[in-house]
Amino acid sequence: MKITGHRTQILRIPEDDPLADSPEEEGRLRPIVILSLATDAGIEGIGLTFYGGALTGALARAVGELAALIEGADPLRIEAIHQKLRAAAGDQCGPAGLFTLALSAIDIALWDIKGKALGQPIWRLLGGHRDRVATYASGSLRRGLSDAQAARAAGVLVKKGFTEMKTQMALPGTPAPAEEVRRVRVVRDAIGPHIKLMCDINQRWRPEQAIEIGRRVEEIGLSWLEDVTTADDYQGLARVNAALSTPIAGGEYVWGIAPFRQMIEARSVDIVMIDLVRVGGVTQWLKVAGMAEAFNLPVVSHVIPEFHCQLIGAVPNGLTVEYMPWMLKLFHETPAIEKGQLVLPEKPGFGLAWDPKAIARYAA
Ligand code: SMN
Ligand code: MG
Repeated sequence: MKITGHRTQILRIPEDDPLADSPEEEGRLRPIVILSLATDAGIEGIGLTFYGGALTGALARAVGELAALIEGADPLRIEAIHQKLRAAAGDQCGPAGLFTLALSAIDIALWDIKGKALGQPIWRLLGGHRDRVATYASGSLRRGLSDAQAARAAGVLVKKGFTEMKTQMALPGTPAPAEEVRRVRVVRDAIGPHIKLMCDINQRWRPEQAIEIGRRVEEIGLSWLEDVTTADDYQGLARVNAALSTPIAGGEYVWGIAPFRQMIEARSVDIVMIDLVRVGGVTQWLKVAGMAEAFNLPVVSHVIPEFHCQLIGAVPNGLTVEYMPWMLKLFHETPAIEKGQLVLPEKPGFGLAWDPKAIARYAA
């Protein structure tokens, strides 16, 4: 089989909240780049990437330029393609940033082709550990909401059957630690003691703040505290991790596979979060999951649940999938949730097909 062509397009996706209708900022849009890779076998693979911000035009162009370099290549030889693209560009302008974001879109599309060529869904192709995965609602309980809004949204999520959900601390302004604690308690009280509750800090605290506030929220029972301080302050994270019994999660903000080695060796996190587009695609995601497994650590995903559910389902240490719904609207059909779990699709590849009406609606 050979790669015969590609198509890229920029879309602007609403960062809305269909789960509880509590968007942080009405009408906010996120630019993304979508990719279709064609083959001479008639199989088309789909991929996507984002985090380009104001450079999304450059990102789309990078995806297209890299895709053009692999025309004629065997799409099943994915490591050979990574090697070629690294030699052509990544070794000079990588290993992070636009190069890795663009590489990820291509890698995702290549795995989609491989799954389709072999007639298997990705989760089964890559290990097939489980056919349903835990998932948690994300995006509804943001730090910008009032207490009343957050409590209402949390109640809606519970009514919808979610058994896990994520909120945020590091509230706007510089609130006293007691304020942060009060807010998490508002959410906990709204959902009761049995729902799993995670909390994201998005790198907004100093390590000592994380220890102080983290100690105060231990009794509220959080499943994890995420990105409590600067993501590559591995030693600072390790201090926080050692001081708290609540698990510390992190990894969405680092690039490629090498930082995970530092993070895991330094005991910075108990839960390894892997972002498919910052890590370098499926090929690299799996390597980090294996690294984490060797250290007896679970892995969790970051955004795009419609892709990530397949990876969390594939590996033995996959813990839960972040159900962040922003991109779901681009596809005809996405994995169903039953009893709070995502049901992994049986269709080959990622089992996803662009909905042309949605693509036209969000075209930039
Ligand atoms: C997050 C970061 C970037 C985009 C969406 C969501 C957040 C999360 O850190 O973990 O959900
Ligand atoms: Mg996060």
